[in-house]
Amino acid sequence: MNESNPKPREEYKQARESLQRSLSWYSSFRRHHKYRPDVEVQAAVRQDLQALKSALDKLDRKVIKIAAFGLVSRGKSAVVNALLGQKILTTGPLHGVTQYPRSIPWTIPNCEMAIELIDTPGLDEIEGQARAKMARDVAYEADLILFIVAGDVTRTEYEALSNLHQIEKPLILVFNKIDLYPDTDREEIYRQLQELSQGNNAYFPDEIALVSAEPQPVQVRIEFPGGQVKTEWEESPPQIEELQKMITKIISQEGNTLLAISALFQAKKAQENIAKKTIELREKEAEEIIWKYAKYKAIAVGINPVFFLDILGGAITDFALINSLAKLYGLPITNYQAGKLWRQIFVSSGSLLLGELAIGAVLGVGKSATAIIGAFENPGAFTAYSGAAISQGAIAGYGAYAVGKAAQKYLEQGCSWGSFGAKTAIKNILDRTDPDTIIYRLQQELRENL
Ligand SMILES: Nc1nc2c(ncn2[C@@H]2O[C@H](COP(=O)(O)OP(=O)(O)OP(=O)(O)O)[C@@H](O)[C@H]2O)c(=O)[nH]1
Ligand SMILES: [Mg+2]
Repeated sequence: MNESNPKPREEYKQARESLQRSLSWYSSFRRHHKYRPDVEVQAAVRQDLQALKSALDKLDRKVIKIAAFGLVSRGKSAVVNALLGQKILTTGPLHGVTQYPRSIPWTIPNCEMAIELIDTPGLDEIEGQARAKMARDVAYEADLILFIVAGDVTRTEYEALSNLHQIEKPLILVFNKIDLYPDTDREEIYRQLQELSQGNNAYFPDEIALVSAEPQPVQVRIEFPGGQVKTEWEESPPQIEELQKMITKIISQEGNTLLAISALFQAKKAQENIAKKTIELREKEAEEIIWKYAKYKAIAVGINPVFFLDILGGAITDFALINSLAKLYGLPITNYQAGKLWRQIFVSSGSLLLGELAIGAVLGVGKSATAIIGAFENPGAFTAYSGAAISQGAIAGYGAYAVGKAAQKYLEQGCSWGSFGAKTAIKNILDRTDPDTIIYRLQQELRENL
């Protein structure tokens, strides 16, 4: 690997640490606190735990997966063969020669990483849901995607390309069969893509390789010394160097980062799934907890005559509510994170909670003043006090309910944050990527997906 650049190792270490910690958390978290392990929840998240394990395993084995996609007969299998330097996969003019994904180990000289090349069936050949899912699964697991076209790019092809691009993996567009289309160049390909995109969400791959993976045999004339002439078909060697160079450059510069990021994205998906399923299965209990805290808060705020303590008491109840919900779900959250979450909820549902505070300020001040006066001289003031207390308490209770609901959403979507969460690790890695890399160009889109 690139020894002059120490960054990849650190990224790799960070990704590994994040995965290991979340794996050990999720493997034991259901035994925490007073909630006993829930068989239903455990069964529901088993597959996601497996996905976390396989993300870690992928990092440990350091296998970079490169998958070839494209419509039927564009030469996907031929491109994989040409990269391997051997005709291992069957190729042929009929549509649908390749029926199932197949991975074959590959090595690049002077590269410590193991590589798997994956051939897939044509995207338009894939019939029905099961096969479509098969292709998607391969794409999700891949670290680098080769999208193979040959000749004019069709609309279906452009759609398939755009769909693959949405999973945010580095992608090389491979224009194959250049022997049949010698006039095609990058400008021509960009022009076609531009036309197909019609300006809407146009996507242009950064890297385009022009290759000829299995050129047609050429006819050669052989003249023998006696004047005899014979014509023969001779195979021409594949022209694949351009693609080979691109792949080598990406892997030697960014191999570790690619591995780390795709393992972390896999982990993030698994963590989010775990949170979502747990929250669904614990819905009833969560609802009870939220109501309980809403009542506490309403009473605490309602009976408290001092404005400042109202707010403090309210915040403490909200905070305790967030913690109880996190415990119920068994999701990784520390006190510090619960506080941070409370602040986030406070900001995002600002108008409601600020409203609560503002009313609290008015009623709270009124309440404390009337309470004090009432205690000393004016028995009639007691009625005013209780009126203010009831409305303020109800508003506070409603506020707690809103906080509970928002916390549920946050826990569901954001449980992969935190100091060792996949999200944080991905962010750290992205912050340190070189402007010169393919990942840097993907960065913007990757960030949007966090
Ligand atoms: N002229 C020319 N023909 C090629 C080239 N590469 C592949 N072919 C031919 O194109 C046809 C399809 O190639 P395959 O590699 O089987 O295509 P595929 O995309 O894997 O096809 P499916 O598995 O059916 O989806 C075969 O007849 C190949 O010989 C090339 O560079 N030049
Ligand atoms: Mg094939």
